Amino acid sequence: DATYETILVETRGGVGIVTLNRPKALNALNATLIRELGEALEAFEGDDAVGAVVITGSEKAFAAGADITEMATKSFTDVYLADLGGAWSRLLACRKPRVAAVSGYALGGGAELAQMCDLVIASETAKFGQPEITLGIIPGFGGTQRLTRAVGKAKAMDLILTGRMMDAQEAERSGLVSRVVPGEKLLEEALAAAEKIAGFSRAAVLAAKEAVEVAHETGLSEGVRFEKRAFQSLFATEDQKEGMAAFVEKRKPAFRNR
Ligand code: CO8
Repeated sequence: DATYETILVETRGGVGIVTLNRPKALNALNATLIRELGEALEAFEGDDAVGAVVITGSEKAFAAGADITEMATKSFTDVYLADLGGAWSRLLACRKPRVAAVSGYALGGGAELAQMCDLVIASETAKFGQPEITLGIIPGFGGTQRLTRAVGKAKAMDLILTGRMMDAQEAERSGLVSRVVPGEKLLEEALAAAEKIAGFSRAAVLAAKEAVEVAHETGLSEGVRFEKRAFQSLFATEDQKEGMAAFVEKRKPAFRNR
């Protein structure tokens, strides 16, 4: 495996694992970390053995936001010409499902990273917030858009305008978090979910994810039309034949990604 400065990367079974690793800065997302995360995700995307990815941090912090020390003295032209925030497009371009395993602080860009994942599994200690307003800025990695779609306008306005944090229970109630689990089970649950996803037909998994994403981006009738065509197209796969034959024959399917 490649070595990185700010993240740890490993593969377990069909799952790629990225652990954010800047403990002294509570995993603050500096330019190096965002670039390395993109590289790691691209490597997993190109690795046929990997079917899903888990992104996690430490017990104390998933990530406490973009690195404030790195941004503090920058001018508009600095951030505009460097396209600050643009580097996330590499992560977003990766189609394999991402599971965020969140413990501790997920603030600012850290909350936005969780929002860029497909499943968010949180430990009971997780805290989510968009405190950018307290720094004289606003969320810049999609928070005003993805958070609003996830939790609705009322809760998004509350979080983004006051900068307050919400705990794991409130985050789950609001629809930002898929499941809340005890801290000691966090990685186990996230890995089990990712391993399960990795064991299904990859074409079906990618199509399912793409179709759910379309729900965020289009109207209902267009989304339903997209889903129907994607659904029909999966009948062109061998995995569909295998999945249904296995059910009829009362055995486990062996998907071959064909
Ligand atoms: N950036 C840089 N360093 C950080 C960050 C951060 N976001 N968060 C924590 N650290 C550092 C602290 O400075 C401290 O370093 P040191 O030991 O050298 O003083 C170390 O991590 C430990 O932190 P604390 O001592 O503060 O730990 P506490 O347990 O007392 O507090 C908190 C934990 C509450 C999480 C606190 O650290 C905090 O409030 N952090 C900042 C949270 C924040 O405001 N995040 C939003 C950042 S802005 C952002 O994410 C914008 C994203 C979009 C930008 C897009 C631009 C286009």
